[in-house]
Amino acid sequence: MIKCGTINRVEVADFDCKTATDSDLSVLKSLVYENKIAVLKNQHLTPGEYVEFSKRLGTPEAYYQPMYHHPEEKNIFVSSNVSKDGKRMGVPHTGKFWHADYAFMKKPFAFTLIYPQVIPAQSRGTYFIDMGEVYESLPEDIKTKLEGTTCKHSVRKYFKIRPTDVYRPISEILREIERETPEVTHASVFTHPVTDEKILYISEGFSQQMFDRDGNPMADEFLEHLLILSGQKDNAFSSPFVRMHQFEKGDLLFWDNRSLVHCALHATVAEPTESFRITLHDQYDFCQGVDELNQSVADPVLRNVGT
Ligand code: 7UC
Ligand code: FE
Repeated sequence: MIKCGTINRVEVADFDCKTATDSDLSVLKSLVYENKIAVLKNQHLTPGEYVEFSKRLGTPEAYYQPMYHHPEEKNIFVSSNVSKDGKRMGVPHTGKFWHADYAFMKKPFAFTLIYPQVIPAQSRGTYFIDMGEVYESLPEDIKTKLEGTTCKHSVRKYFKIRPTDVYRPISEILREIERETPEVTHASVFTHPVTDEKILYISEGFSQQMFDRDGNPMADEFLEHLLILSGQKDNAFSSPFVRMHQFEKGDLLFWDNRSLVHCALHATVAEPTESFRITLHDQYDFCQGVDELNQSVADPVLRNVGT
């Protein structure tokens, strides 16, 4: 295993998902908790093998909208703009905004796996920001102001119109989004259950509104200021907090979705690209108190249309 210095990334050159032992997997998971991202090089997995491997790392959860599902493996979320024999799968242009996967849900994921299948020549990568590192860097007065605060998260800003939505009134679709994925509340700062690190849990994509410790709405400028400090408002991706992983064919990326926010690299030209994602829960609560904050929020309604 090769450690890649300060970029919070471990490159694992001699790991074979198919022959890894239980103890290899527990070392790998510890590396991810500690270093945030591991890159397994030169993997050759069928969709079925990929899902099997993921089940040894955690508990996969299929995305709530079937239009993202791989036709044979619903636990694989397909981001793709590729057509084969006039047929396409998954959804194009996913995740091109700063977010943590499922932050708009009651139980966000512990881990994300990305296994690119078709890698574009130019825009081949994902940006990351470590929100633990961001929290650590905040001035004391801001850390104090954050104590006991919460933030509401919603998918509405980046909800993708489905093929079945064509010709439907937008008001009806908007009502449906609010009913199926009502906003959820998370602590603005929580302690990572494994590393004990404090994480500033906000994102440009999903965070809507912060509330102070008494439940009163806070000024929008505060959330905006935190997003600016974290580097998520920097369209040039030049903040020192921003890191990029460039994909090579065979890479399987495995990251800590509690502490990292990520953003798919923006393509400047239209190029074929396809990537298979699996998201996992681990044996810990996402963070302490996560259930209490959302007791009154109904579970998401899963629909079987829209594929
Ligand atoms: O199409 C997308 O960018 C999917 C996004 C709204 N959600 C990804 C997730 O897991 O939170
Ligand atoms: Fe994502």
